[in-house]
Amino acid sequence: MSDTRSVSDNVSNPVIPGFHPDPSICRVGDDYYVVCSSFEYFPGVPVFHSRDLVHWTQIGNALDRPSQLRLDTPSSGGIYAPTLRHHDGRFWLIVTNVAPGEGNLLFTATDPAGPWSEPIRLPGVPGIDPDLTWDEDGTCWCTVAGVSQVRLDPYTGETSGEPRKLWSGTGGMAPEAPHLYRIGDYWYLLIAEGGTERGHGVSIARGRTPSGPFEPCPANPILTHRSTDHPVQNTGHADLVEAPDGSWRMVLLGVRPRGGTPGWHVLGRETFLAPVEWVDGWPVVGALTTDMPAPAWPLHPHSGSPVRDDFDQAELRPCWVSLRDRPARLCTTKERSGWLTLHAAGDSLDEPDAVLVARRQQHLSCGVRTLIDPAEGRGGLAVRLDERHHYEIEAAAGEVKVFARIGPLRTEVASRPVPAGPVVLGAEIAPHPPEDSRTGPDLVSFGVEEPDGTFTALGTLDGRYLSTEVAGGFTGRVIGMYASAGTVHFDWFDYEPRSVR
Ligand code: 6LW
Repeated sequence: MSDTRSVSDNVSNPVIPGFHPDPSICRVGDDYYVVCSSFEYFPGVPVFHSRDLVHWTQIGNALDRPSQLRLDTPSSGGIYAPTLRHHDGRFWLIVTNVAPGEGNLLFTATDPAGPWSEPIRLPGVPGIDPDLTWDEDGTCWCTVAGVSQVRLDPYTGETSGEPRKLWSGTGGMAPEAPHLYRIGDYWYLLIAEGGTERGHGVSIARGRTPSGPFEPCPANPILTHRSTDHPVQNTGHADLVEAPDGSWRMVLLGVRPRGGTPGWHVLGRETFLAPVEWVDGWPVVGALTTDMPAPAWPLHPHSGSPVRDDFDQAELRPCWVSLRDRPARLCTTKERSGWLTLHAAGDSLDEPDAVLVARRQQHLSCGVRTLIDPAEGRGGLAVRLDERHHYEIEAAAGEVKVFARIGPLRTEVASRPVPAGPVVLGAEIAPHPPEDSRTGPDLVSFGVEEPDGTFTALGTLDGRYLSTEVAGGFTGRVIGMYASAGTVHFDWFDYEPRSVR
């Protein structure tokens, strides 16, 4: 067996940090692929590849054109909970778009990096969190949250009969995220229950056919961190995969709350990996390893992006996302060679159509810099949780300002004159030491880089207001560049993980 096939349990979790929830995994030969939810961001459904389940590289976004992805939706609407499977020589991706008029959609590809097909619409499949599986006869079964199931022709999207209730879990709220697998002599129905907050957990049942009847595992929930002081909370929404050596793993979502009570998580729901053993025909989930050494990779391991993006490629790297759409007339690297050019559509980041190009914040501590030329407009560097919760530093000719938008309030926090011309804007994000129980999760500082390279902070803000516990919803922070008036150009963008003690 080659080195690349050995699967390490010495995991530094989360294996895909930052807002990457609802992971679904599949393996083809030696290659593993994971997809995640993406909500209001475009392109949607990030696709990751790994050979060892630990180091993941983003190889694309499955939904990268408006004909596949219509996001007429506020934050935390849009794309929920994909399932990725490989069957009959191709990859199948089924997902819910909760935007009006969309619903459940099915896509196929021969290469998971893309291109993915146009959507097959599934009007006969109700609800969220669709799963796909095929039985021995080749019949395709689609199972959704609730948990119910309908027979599906995946080539046409037609369903036969009404959805049938299968199992509603062990009594926790929101039985959801079903995945159905044939393993040995049984069909296993894995679900999440308890809600995607602190009560989250994973339960399983098994039956002799894909439609049941299902017998619950006596040890349910097979995974939960509810009512514990584990540093990873909200663990649930899992998917199982078998390694080439016959061992099993689970990918799942979890969050890392920080600060005083009740704890705030700012990176969204992240993807974790856990070992799984089979005992008496039931899966037993091992502990999540959470030691997180300081990042040592020169290349950013999870986005395939170097610390610096110079915008010297015709297409943006797959880690860059925008709000709802990204028309080339508003966002392009082709207008000024080696620069990213953004043309404002609205007049602030509050606008639903703000022109933003951002990446997930993937580390509890990080530093960001970008060189902006605001000569023809106004724009800056934003840390965003949703349209009502974001902080930014904005440059216009001769001046920079720091703003905070928290719910209905927007305030100018600081301002400073700067020489006309390009300016380096920066943000530093640092978590509070865990032992200080009075604080929020972290501090977010904005400032400018002086010509000698030193960073001058202009405003420092409590990070709790850009957390899910304050803002609500299903996403996490993104950090990026935006235009709020006219045209602004960005020469480069640096994202550098910092060590956390
Ligand atoms: C998703 C549901 C969930 O549809 O959150 O954690 C919802 N689980 O299964 C949105 O991600």
